[in-house]
Amino acid sequence: MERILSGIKPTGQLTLGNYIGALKNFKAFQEQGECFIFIADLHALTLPIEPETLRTNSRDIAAFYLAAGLDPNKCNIFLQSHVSAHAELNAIMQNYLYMGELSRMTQFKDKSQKLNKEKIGLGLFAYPVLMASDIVLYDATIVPVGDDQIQHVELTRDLVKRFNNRYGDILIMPKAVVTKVGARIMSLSDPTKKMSKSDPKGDIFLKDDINVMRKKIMSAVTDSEAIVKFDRENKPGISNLLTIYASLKGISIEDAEKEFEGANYGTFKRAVADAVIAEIEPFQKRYFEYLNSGYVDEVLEKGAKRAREISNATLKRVHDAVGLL
Ligand code: ATP
Ligand code: LTN
Repeated sequence: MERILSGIKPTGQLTLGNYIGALKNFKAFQEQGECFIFIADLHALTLPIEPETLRTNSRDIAAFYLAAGLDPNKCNIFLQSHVSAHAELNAIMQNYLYMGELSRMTQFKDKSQKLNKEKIGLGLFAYPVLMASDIVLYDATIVPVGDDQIQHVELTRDLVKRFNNRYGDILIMPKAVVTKVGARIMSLSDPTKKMSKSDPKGDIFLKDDINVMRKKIMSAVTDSEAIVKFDRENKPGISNLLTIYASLKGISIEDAEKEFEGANYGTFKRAVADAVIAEIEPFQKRYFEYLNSGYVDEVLEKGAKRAREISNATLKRVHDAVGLL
């Protein structure tokens, strides 16, 4: 049976990128095996964040998971910080990943570039060690992520190989699974940049008012060619809108292109806005219902209990393997 594991870090308001690249896809995995979908709150501390913001964002993500159709009876939803095995395994695994390979991680390079060199936290540098620990703790075979996280999953695979070569078959080899369409949604105001919650530029937030969403889509940056065609290089704005449309409609990019042959940009954008709103409006309603009920805490408690069972067993295996008494 497959074990599926993924997480989102509560660093900011979730965007349409998070929805299409991650949230929307989690539900289908529930039928493929046991799911562990968590809130990576320890990871959120790798960049400065206000305590109250972290608390709000964390509960938000739990409610978003439920609104996206995750069923606590099939899927364990929990907070990373509620399961101490994450930090404990991290302390061991940091000895098996090397500073050279960590310094080549694109996410580290991007995020550290924006900081004063003297003030880059060790946690930001060591981020992939904790992420690898998250993954191997649950013997995860499948890790659904957007394409920005593939490099971290590849590094986890290197770690598993290295560790097992040294100690025998202790860790399970994971595999990243990336959505075909929509693994990288770009900013609406600068379609050469990823839509990102910690660096918002023309982002659509999942909590945005529906009218604001429509406005943002109608004013998305495009080009002056007036042909709806997928061409990431020369038409990044239109390509991004086509990706959003195709992924929400569950169709291929080619079919989306055909649908808008001869259409002007206004008509096309209106159709994209309609598709986004048709999907997000009911999703928002469910989110608010969950957020305002005590159900979220109940779900998190139940999820953490099961997560502790599984992760402690792995931790014990690792302790025995490396010689900790
Ligand atoms: P941050 O801006 O804080 O780095 P983020 O918006 O990139 O955050 P994460 O918490 O890193 O979000 O990502 C959660 C999940 O959403 C990951 O699986 C990631 O690959 C996916 N994701 C994030 N942004 C996008 C995007 N623009 N398009 C598609 N998937 C995305
Ligand atoms: N690094 C991921 C969040 C994350 C994660 C994980 C995803 C932390 N641990 C384990 C999959 C598996 C991110 O920034 N999106």
